[in-house]
Amino acid sequence: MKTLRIRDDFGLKISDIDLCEPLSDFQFKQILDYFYKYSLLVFPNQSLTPRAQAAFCHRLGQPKIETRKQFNFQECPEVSTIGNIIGKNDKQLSFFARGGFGWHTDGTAACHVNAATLLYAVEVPRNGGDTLFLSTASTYDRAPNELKKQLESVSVLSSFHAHNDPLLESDPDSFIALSQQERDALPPVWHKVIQTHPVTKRSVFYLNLDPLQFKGIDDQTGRELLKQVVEIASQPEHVYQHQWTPGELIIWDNHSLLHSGTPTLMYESDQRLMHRSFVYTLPTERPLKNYDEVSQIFMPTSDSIKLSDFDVS
Ligand SMILES: O=C(O)CCC(=O)C(=O)O
Ligand SMILES: [Fe+2]
Repeated sequence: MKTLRIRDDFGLKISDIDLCEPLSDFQFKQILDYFYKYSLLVFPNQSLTPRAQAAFCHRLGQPKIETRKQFNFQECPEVSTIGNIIGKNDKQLSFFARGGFGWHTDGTAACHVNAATLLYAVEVPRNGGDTLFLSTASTYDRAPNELKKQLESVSVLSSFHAHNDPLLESDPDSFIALSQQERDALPPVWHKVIQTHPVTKRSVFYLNLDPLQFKGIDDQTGRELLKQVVEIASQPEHVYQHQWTPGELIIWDNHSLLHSGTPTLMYESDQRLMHRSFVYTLPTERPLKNYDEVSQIFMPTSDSIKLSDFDVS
């Protein structure tokens, strides 16, 4: 394994490793150590099949099954697609979140924090389609004490639907609305805004920027303070903009980074396809007791995407 630091505060590029091959315990442990130390790992030059990505997810922990199940592969539900790929008979093969971007943490509305997101670039547009990242641990270190004190005992109520429903409303054909059973499986969840990273023990801001409710502060002040945190966090010199190359896998730690997509308008006439997975890497203090039941609800159906949908003939 060859490594190269990406930035001072986070990010490591790891080359000379093939993630399709089974990793030795030593290699795997090293990757995990790097993951927690650097928060974001870039693996270039991979030929990662969805099945190999799924296998890697299982090695990392407990994969989460994505909630828009039409985009979960029938053969490996741990992997779903995002992008703007349309298949035969106009079948939508990937989730395209037109304009639904902004700084966020994946999985704040899951009962169990999504510790890691895996994003693998299959096809990238000639222009745009970059992904932005910043460290919420170094943001914490830089933030004024007064701001930290004000947020010390604040919690926010995070809702998947509060984010997802407006997306569907603004683009009704972009995915199939969740059934009532699916909606009920995703209740809102409270999170403390300031948390201790479970592994590194660093203090971090764990952010959902559009919460339903605040606890420990009034709504208006809470929103104002979150805005201040994001302003400090997203100063351009603290943001890493990743320009994708096909065959790159990025894994990031949602407990210490915020990320954002970039405007889709830049590549609407071009093609982008990413394979995405989420993994609960750690048993947390709030384990998802009904993990199996919830996973079952979001398992792909016969209408969901399948590997052969992507065969180019
Ligand atoms: O498409 C992107 O660049 C990022 C999308 C995103 O937020 C994610 O994969 O969680
Ligand atoms: Fe995301």
